[in-house]
Order: sequence, then C-alpha cells, then structure tokens
Amino acid sequence: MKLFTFATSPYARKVRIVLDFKGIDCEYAERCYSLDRKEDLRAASDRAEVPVLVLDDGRTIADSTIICEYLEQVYPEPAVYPRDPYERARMRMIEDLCDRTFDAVGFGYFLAILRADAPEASAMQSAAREECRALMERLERELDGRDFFCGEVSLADFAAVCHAPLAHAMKIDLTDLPGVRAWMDRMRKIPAVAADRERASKAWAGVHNIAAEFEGPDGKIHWRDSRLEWPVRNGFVDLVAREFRAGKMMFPPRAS
Ligand SMILES: N[C@@H](CCC(=O)N[C@@H](CS)C(=O)NCC(=O)O)C(=O)O
Repeated sequence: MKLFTFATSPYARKVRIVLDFKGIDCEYAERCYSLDRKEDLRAASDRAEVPVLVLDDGRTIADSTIICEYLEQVYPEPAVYPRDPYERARMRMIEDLCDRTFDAVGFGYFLAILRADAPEASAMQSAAREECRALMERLERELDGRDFFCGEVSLADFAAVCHAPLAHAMKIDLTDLPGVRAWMDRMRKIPAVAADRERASKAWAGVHNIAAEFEGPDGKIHWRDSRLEWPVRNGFVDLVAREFRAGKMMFPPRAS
C-alpha cells in the first residue's frame, strides 16, 4: 500500500498514526497539491487532497475518516474504534470536532498571521485564540477524568493529538485544564504518536515562513467547507471577498 501524505497535514498525520499503531507496512509519498501540483495525487483523488491510500491493486481511498474505517475493518487489531456503539459514535463526533472545527480555527489563525496587514488581522487572531481555548475546555469535558476520550485509546485521541498543540502555538494557558495536560503527556508516550510528533516538528522547523506552508507557486491558498465557514461566521467576510477577488483562493477541483 502507498499513502499520499503531507508531514504537517493533521488528516494525513492521523492516518499515519493509525498505520503505525496497527503496525501496517506502507510506502509514503509526500504530496500537497496546492504547493507542488503533482498530478499523481490529482489522479488518485477527485479532491486532490491528502491523505489518499493506494491499495496494492491500484484502487484508491480518499479522506482520512474513510481510510481509517477501512484500516480498522481490514486490520482490526489493535483496535482504534471502541467496541461500545455509543462510545464509537462519540469517537466519531470528537474526530469530527477536530477535523472540522479545530482545523478551521487553526486555518483562520494562520491566515490572519499571513495577512498581518489586513484590517481584520488582529480581531481574527483573537477570535481564533478564543475559540481554540473553548475547544480545549471542550476536550477537558470530553475526557471527564478518563485517560482517553472513549475508554481505551481510539481514533478520537489520534485526531485530537494532531490539533491540540495549536493551543501551544497560540500560547494559550492550559494550567486550569489538568485533564488535557495529563492526556497530552500520556499520548506522547505512545510510540506511533511520538514518531508523528517528531516528523511534524521536523517539518515545521523547515518552514521558514507561513506563506511557504500555505501558498502555492501562484500565491493561491487551498480553501474548503469549514475553512470558509469559520471566517464568514466570525464576520470576516470582507477578507474572504478580497481573497476571492484577488484570485488567491484555490478550491478542490470540480467533481468529474
Ligand atoms: N476531509 C479530508 C480533508 C483533507 C484535507 O483537507 N487535506 C488538506 C491538507 S490539510 C489538503 O490536501 N489540501 C489540499 C492542498 O493543500 O493542496 C480528510 O479528512 O482527509
């Protein structure tokens, strides 16, 4: 199997952690369509997003949640889905919160840093910090004194561990969230998570400015669904409109 992945993508990282955790052999190809325009990724996935899993017979599976579901069915042990049906549903809701909301908050924050001269920049950074803090409080409540979100370690933990460090990047004080802090320490001791952290920190260390990580060769940034919802909901619609009019937005390709 081969995984199209990208070291700083939380979606690709989540899948890679699951592959490592389950001890599945896989070849890795670093891709980011908006940055490198490599057509093999575009051919493997309608949306040209990472991650995409390519099976040995050439069939492909796109989307981190769908890939993880496939991996869990084909390689059930060690499990990353809870056995209890309600906990399994909770796991999906926490994963969704991370994939949709956490991701959009981080995207909004880094965009505000990249567009530091925009009149909305400072308010956008504050809105993102405020929502990130609320999300960390939500994680504390979801943990509710447990070691992991759904009993045993699960996909909910792997999704969250790819996003929670955003709070550190934003210098958010977590002193009053002891459950989350202990959970982060616990997660770092899992070898698949430790290996992911090392890869991600190495990749971020190589990023010399935010623009290099965000903008493609034509200055366009990849946008989609929740990344669009967040600035509009927070009243930064003018910034979005300026990005659009300046031709700086890139969306996943039209379905074909
Ligand atoms: N729903 C998808 C989202 C994947 C996604 O948005 N991936 C981003 C990287 S974080 C991507 O490939 N963007 C296209 C690009 O930047 O070219 C999933 O869960 O896999």
